[in-house]
Amino acid sequence: MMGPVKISAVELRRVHLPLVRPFRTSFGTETVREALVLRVVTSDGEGWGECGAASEPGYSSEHVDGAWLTMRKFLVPRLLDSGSVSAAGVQHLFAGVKGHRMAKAALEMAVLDAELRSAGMSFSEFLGGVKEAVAPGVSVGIAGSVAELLDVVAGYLDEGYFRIKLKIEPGWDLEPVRAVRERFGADLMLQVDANTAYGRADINHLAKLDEFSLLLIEQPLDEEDLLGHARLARRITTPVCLDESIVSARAAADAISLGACSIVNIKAGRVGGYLEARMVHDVCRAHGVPVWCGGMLETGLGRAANLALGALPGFLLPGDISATSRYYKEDITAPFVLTGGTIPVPTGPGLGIDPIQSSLASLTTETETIRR
Ligand code: SMG
Ligand code: MG
Repeated sequence: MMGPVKISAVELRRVHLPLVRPFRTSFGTETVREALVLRVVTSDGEGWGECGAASEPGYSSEHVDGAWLTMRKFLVPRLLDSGSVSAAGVQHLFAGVKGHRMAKAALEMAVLDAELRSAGMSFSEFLGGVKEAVAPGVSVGIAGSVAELLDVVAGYLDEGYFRIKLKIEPGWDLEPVRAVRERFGADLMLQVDANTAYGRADINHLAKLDEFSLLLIEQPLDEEDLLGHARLARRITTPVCLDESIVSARAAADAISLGACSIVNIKAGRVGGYLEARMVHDVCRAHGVPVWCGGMLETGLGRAANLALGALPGFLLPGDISATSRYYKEDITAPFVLTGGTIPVPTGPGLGIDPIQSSLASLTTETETIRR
């Protein structure tokens, strides 16, 4: 049986994971994933969480230093003072703190992990997963040249990824998309992600992507521009998918009702946790809107939880869930690998995976323990 846990300490940890190749998006280039992972120590054992925030506030307003401070100063004290808490009650405890969804999500994830580990239930079982494995997709950064991009994509297809997402920005859109489509053929599942790099004035330009039969175009316009996305969606045939704009189940319902998207990328951090992520899934499913699992270059901890989320029935498209080797040479957990073309969903209690203590120690650059 699941039940509330009593938290005695929260250990924050900054880890530095060098990427196997730089990842360039419309808002910047990352060469190292700096991640904030945390451990809650409870009366019934421990639980692990991971924050989706990056070093810099380029994807969203959150970033590692800000999340750390928010946890230390506002969120962790609320958890420690609560007596006992269950994952379902964490957001209520945090209600007096606006925003900071990624920070809140990380703590909720750790509490949920602790509760599930002590109850012997997996994340997937708890969330309502129906798949034993998920189809891997890969997100391909902006390259130095089209030739280089084609080599990178060819490599991923050889490894067994069967959906390719190309990062685009003004000046890197029609040409690379055409080249990939021509080289790898009409059957390749291909989509693009602009991370808000375009404006309403670009709608006619974006319509030129229609000839490439893309699965979707992800977040072309500003995160707050739902109306612009609705206008775009009426003007183009490529389905519009939202990422940054969807910060809650309510935002998903609104965007769908407005006609701003017909597909949704779900990231637990962006919406404030795995429980809200499940609600986004439920809202989309009720509207017949397919969803897929986004990625924030997670360590094995976040990857385990994303695999569980991706096992829900509304996840009808391959997500940005790739094998560990696509990101890191060394991770803080054992690597996730492609087995028979898919990645198995962990089945053990909680996340179903533990940090490797020696890797965690050597990749950690800072820790802070907050006690009652
Ligand atoms: O985890 O494979 C991954 C990264 C997927 O492209 C990806 N994420 O906007 O969807 C997105 C980006 C956000 C992170 S960019 C550093
Ligand atoms: Mg995106």
